Amino acid sequence: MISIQGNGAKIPAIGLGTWELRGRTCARIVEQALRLGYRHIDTAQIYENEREVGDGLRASGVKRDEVFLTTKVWPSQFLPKDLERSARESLARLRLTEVDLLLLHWPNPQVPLADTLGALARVKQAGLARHIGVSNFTVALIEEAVAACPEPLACNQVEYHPYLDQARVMEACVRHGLALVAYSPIAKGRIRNDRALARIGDRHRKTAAQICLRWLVQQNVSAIPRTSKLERLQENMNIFDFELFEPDMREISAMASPGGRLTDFGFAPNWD
Ligand code: 1BO
Repeated sequence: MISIQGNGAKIPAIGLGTWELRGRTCARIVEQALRLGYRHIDTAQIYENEREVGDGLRASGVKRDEVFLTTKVWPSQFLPKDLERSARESLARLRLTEVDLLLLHWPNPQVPLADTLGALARVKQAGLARHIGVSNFTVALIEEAVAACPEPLACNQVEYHPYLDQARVMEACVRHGLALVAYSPIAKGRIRNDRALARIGDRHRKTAAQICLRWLVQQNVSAIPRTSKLERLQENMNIFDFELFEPDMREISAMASPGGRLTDFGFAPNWD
C-alpha cells in the first residue's frame, strides 16, 4: 500500500472511515478491514465508537505498530485546560498509549486557535500522539494554524470527492507540506450510481467507486471510505493495479459543482 506524506507522517493511502459506525458492527468491520490488509483506521470522539475501534484492532491480531490510527478532538474540548484530558480519555477508550494522528475535528472560533494548537502540540510532546493535524480547515485557517502551531501539522482532513472542488485547500496543504485526507470520498455512496465514472470504470474493469478512489490517490490524497460491508472493504482496497491517464483525471475533476458539499453544519467555517 502506498503512503501519503504529511510533514513526517506516512499515512496509508486507503483507510477505513468509521463515522456513523457503532457497536459490534464497528468492531467487526475494523477487525475485518485489518485482516484484509487495511493499515489505516479513522475515528473521532464524536463518533462514539473509539472503544469499538480499539476492540476491532485487538481482535484483528494485527500488531499495533503496523496500524495508522487517527482520532479527533471535538471543539468543545479546545480550551487548553481541557484538551490533554480529552485526548487521554480517547486513549483510554481505545486502550492505547498513543495515536498516530490527533486532529482538531472542526475549527472553534470561540477559542483562540493559537491556544488550542499550543495545547495540541503539548499532547504530541507528551507522547500521546505521534502526529497532529486539523480537519475541516479552510485556506485561511490553514495559514493561521501553520503560523501559530509550535509543531508541524501533518494533515488537513476534509470532505473531498469528484463533486466538490477542493483545489484551493489542496494547494494550501501542498504548499505547507500537509497531507490531504478525504472523508466521504465516494460522496456518501452517490458515486456508485455515476454513469460517467462507471463508463471510465468499464475500460479498466473497475467500479465507479474504484475509479473515484484511484482519482483521489493519484492526486496524493489519502481516502477513508466508510463501509460496514466486507465486499465493499475489498472493492475499496482494490485500486492499486491500474492507472488513470490525464484525460480521465481531468474529466473527473470537471464534475465538481458549487452545490457539491454534502457535510455542512451551522458551526462549520465559512467555506469560501
Ligand atoms: C461530524 C463529523 C464530520 C466528519 O468527521
